[in-house]
Amino acid sequence: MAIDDQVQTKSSPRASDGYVYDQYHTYDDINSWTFDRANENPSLVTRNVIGTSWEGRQIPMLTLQTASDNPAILVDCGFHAREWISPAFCQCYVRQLMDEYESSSSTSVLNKLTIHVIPVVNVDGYQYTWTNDRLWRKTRSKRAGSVCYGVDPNRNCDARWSGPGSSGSPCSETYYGPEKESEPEVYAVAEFIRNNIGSLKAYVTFHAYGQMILYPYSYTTDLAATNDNLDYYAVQAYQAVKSAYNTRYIYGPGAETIYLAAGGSDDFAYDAGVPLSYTIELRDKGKDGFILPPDQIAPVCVETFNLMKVMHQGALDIDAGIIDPVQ
Ligand code: 0X9
Ligand code: ZN
Repeated sequence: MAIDDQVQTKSSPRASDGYVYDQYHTYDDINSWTFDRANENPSLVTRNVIGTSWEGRQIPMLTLQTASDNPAILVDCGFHAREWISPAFCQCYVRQLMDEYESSSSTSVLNKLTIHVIPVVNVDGYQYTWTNDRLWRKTRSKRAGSVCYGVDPNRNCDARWSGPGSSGSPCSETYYGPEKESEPEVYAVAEFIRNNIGSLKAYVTFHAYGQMILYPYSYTTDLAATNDNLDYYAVQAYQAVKSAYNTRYIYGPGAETIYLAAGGSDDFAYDAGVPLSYTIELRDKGKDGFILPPDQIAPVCVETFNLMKVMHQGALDIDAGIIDPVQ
């Protein structure tokens, strides 16, 4: 073996599929990765495009499904461009789900649950963090009347849009946009949720950083009607994410746990009728912040897969009527 290969293997182990999961990847890499996963196991994985970004990029989604009448969950990553650990997690999450199914199809959660994964929602912003500004957060839309680019996609949803914790100034990092769902990336996610509301039992959206499990509401300090449900699975998720490496998260309603902020996708999904809805703020707590070293991708994958197992079970419980869904 050549010395270069050894170095490569040591610093960046390749998974069985040849992809390097413990490095960050460009949009183009991630997009081709979606084609590769669907081609690898076409009877399990389907690639769909849920929409096209402002700059014309496809927003791909992978659906892992074994029966069309199973209940479903939606997992998305990369709402905010600079939060690179989020798309990295969505990819290793899919890899692990596929590995588990391929090694033991009868025991896989995929026999009971359909899992939709959008690895990068804000595709233009994400690409921009690779080429121009590592700390870019928003979309890359540009409208007449302002010199500034971008809308905060997590202030652009139809959830008390333009309310507290969001800004009407186009140059603000929390600009809510010219109208609700003005951003094609946000509209694509919202349409998917509306069009699949009958099957969707849980929505989990991955952000960074802060190590938090947040549930509705963030647009008001009022508690959600099913607060006890939301809190029940948040506690389980907190224990699960801690179990691997003792990583400490905090949990609670968004408005009191992080801040009041209207227009978020978690509140939108919940009010649209998805009974379990969570925003997860991944590692860390601020030491490296958005610039999380790639050597933390692997442990984040392990501990966060544990968290997702709780979400899988929550979705199945709700579907079975064990815990009452939204009234
Ligand atoms: O402010 C946000 O959008 C999220 N934090 S981040 O640092 N990743 O930007 C928190 C979102 C919590 N949920 C809602 N505000 N709806
Ligand atoms: Zn974020």
